[in-house]
Amino acid sequence: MTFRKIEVLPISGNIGALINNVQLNDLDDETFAEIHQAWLSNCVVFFRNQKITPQQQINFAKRFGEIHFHPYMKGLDKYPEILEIIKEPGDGYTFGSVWHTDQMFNPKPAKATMLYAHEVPSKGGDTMFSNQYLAYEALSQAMKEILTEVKTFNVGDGFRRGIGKAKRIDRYAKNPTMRAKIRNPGNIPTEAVHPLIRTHPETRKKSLYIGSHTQTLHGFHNEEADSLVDFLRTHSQRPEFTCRFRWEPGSIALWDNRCVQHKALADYDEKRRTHRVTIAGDTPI
Ligand SMILES: O=C(O)CCC(=O)C(=O)O
Ligand SMILES: [Fe+2]
Repeated sequence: MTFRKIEVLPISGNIGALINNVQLNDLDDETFAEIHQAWLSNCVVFFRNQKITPQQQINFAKRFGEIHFHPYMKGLDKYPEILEIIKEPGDGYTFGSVWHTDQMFNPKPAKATMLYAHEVPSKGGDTMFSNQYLAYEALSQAMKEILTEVKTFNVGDGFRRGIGKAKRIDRYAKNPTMRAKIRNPGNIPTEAVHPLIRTHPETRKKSLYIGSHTQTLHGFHNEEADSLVDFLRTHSQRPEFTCRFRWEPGSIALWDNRCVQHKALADYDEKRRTHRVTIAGDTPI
């Protein structure tokens, strides 16, 4: 693919590219069209040294579609579209620190997430991304056929596996700033059934659609599903499917939740503050 306006530099063999020669506060349609293409083909793209206002971040996000509002976390008072993610020194909870794809507990999960870094730790706090087209393609033909019609059961709370059964308000106990963002009454249900293999509505390619929200396979006994879910999770995070992004203040990451899992690394104890905007998606098919 050739680009006239932007420079696109892959940051690993299989996923992720840095986009240069762009000021997101001054974006023409041709540059946006190239960014959109680069995003679809690299699954996640990154920008460095951006100086944009909250409204400019929202405007850039709206080029991709309607804003998705988090079902139970409050945004900024002046900009409800923006969820400010903060971890303070001493906090024991890191938002998004297990492999997942955003809002998978929602019948219409967010299609994209844009994270803009304001304060970053001096070391650590990177984010990892994994290419789920490749995770699907690397399965054997026999396994692909078995999984064709399978659906997953996904939750945002009351986890059977991994994070545990703790109530929403208690899961965030070790990060008081994030806990305070839970909206009142904060107990809206978070459950959804999705195809395990989904077809991307824009690229038409198939990807594996699984993450930490996945509790079991729909209609299966837990005993039947557990080992398959374990295998698929481990498989979906294989290092050769991934890239790792080192944040700087002013960095932006924009990922496609329809074909990417990600994980925020909880390997630091300094302040980290980012502004997150999510873009509404379709029902996965
Ligand atoms: O903080 C990060 O690096 C990512 C957190 C996350 O999972 C998200 O914003 O969806
Ligand atoms: Fe996330």
